[in-house]
Formats: sequence, C-alpha cells, structure tokens
Amino acid sequence: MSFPLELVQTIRAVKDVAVLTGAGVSAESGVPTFREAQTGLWVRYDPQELATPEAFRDNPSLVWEWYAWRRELIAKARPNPGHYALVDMEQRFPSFALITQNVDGLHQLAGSKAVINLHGNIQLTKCSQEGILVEKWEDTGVIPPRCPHCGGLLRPDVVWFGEALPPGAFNAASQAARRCDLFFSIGTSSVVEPAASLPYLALEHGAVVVEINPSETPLTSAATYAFQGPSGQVLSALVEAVWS
Ligand code: BJW
Repeated sequence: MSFPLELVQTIRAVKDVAVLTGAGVSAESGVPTFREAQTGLWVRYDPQELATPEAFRDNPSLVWEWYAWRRELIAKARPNPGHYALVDMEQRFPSFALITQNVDGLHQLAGSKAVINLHGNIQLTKCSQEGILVEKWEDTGVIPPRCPHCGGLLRPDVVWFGEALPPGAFNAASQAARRCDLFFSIGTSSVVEPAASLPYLALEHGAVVVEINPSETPLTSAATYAFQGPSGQVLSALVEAVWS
C-alpha cells in the first residue's frame, strides 16, 4: 500500500496528534461493529433502540442480556494490528491523544496509555439510580441484578443515546482536537454526536485530517486524506511507510 509523500512528510514533522476511533477498529478482533452487531439471537433488535434509557426502562432484562452477550464476546477478543499500530504511534509523538468511542477496552489491552473513553466501559457496572460503580452484587437469578446499596437496577457503565458523556471526557477530546496538527478518524461511521464533530473541530483549527475506513462516511469528502481499507492493514502499512 502506498501513501502520498506529502502525508508521510507531514506525519514525520508533526508534534501533536489526536486519533478518534470507532467500532471498525475492533472489527478485525472479531467484535461486531455497532451497526452490524445484530446477528444470531439479536437479529430482531436495533442497537439504536437498545442503547437507550427508554429501552432499559421498558425492558431492562432484554437490555441487560444484550450487554451480557456482548461482554462475553468482548472478553474473548484480543487486540489486532490496528490497536498495536496505535500503541506504536503513541510513542513517536510528543503529544498524542487517543479518543475512543469503543467500550471494549482493547486499546488499553494493547498498551495504549493516553486513552479518552467517550462512551464508557462495557466491563463496568453501575447503579441506574445513584450512578455509582458497583463491583459485587447478589446473584438471585433475576436480571438485571439489584444495587446492594439502594436496590436500584444495575446497568452497564456505558453512554446511551440522550445521555451526557462522562464529565471531562468530551472536554479533553475537544481540547485535543483543537490543538492537534494531525487528526485521524478511524473505523467510525461518523454519525454519532458529539464524537462526529471532533474531526471538523480539528479542521477548523488547521489540522490535517486523515480518515481510515473501508466505506465512505459523511466525513470522507471533508477529510484531507481518506484511505479505504480495514484499519489493521492500513495503519500497519502507514507505520511501515513512515518509520521503517
Ligand atoms: C471498519 C472496519 C475495519 C468496519 N477497519 N473500519 C446533533 C445532531 C443530531 C443528533 C444529536 C446531536 N447531538 C446529540 C445527538 C443525539 C445522539 C446522536 O448522535 N444521534 C445520532 C444517531 C443522530 N447523541 C447522543 O445522544 C449522545 N449524547 C448527547 O449528545 O448528550 C447530550 C446531553 C448533554 C447533557 C445532558 C444530557 C445529554 C450520546 C451518544 C452515545 C452513543 N452511545 C453508543 C452506545 C455505547 C454503548 C454500547 O456500545 O452499547 O455508542 S451508540 C454507538 O454508536 C456506540 C458507538 O460508540 C457509537 C458510534 O458508532 P461507531 O463506532 O461509529 O460504529 P458504527 O458501527 O456506526 O460504524 C463502524 C464503522 O467501522 C463503519 O463506518 C464501517 O465501515 C467501519 N469498519 N470494518 C476500519 N476493519
């Protein structure tokens, strides 16, 4: 795979890099992307309808089961060459922020350090009433289980549609987008706000924006460079082209 010389030179010269990742980065690890996750048992359900406070209120056991299924799948997944290429890149720039919409923890498992989690962590559980993280609860066989402190229903510690992002996370991500020289948008459909606005913020502040995705997205035509392909392949080839 070849890359424009101008981009290779830009990557060698810049000091401040921000990366936004989405579900596509974990696709090569066998984690279904958010809008492809409806296979097998879940073929009848739309994630846009399950990942909401309303769905949890109306059918908490269905939502709990859907997350339990995804948690198990993710627990077996391992980072892929795209995750490792981002670990490599983090070590090459004086300033590097990895902003992820993914809840699977695979960037951290690969060894990335400066990770900003916009949408939470599927392996953590919180009380739907008090919002506090809960590590242990009584297994009565009824799902969702109940909070040991207040009896409220337990839920995954993720951000559903209509909910605010974790305090500080979006501010940190916006700052990284505003100050960076180079912004990568990788494996995201670029439709879910406020994450989808970050590459435009970077563009407004003069950054070069690079998109990596096998498909076109609403960002493709605005990006400075767009590479169509799986992120594991494209990122490994890019690291090789720039630093070998
Ligand atoms: C590959 C590949 C390979 C495949 N390599 N690539 C402005 C305008 C309109 C609407 C809104 C707006 N602002 C807010 C909204 C509402 C809403 C929203 O954005 N709706 C849109 C759908 C229109 N946003 C919200 O509600 C957000 N909250 C909010 O704004 O709060 C305001 C507030 C403030 C104060 C108080 C209260 C409220 C919250 C959004 C939360 C999103 N949550 C989810 C679920 C997380 C938990 C879980 O995992 O279950 O996050 S939804 C889902 O979408 C998940 C993902 O992180 C997110 C993004 O999806 P992503 O990562 O892009 O995945 P896919 O599947 O869409 O795409 C995969 C891509 O990979 C594809 O492009 C493939 O081509 C590609 N691909 N193989 C590289 N090998």
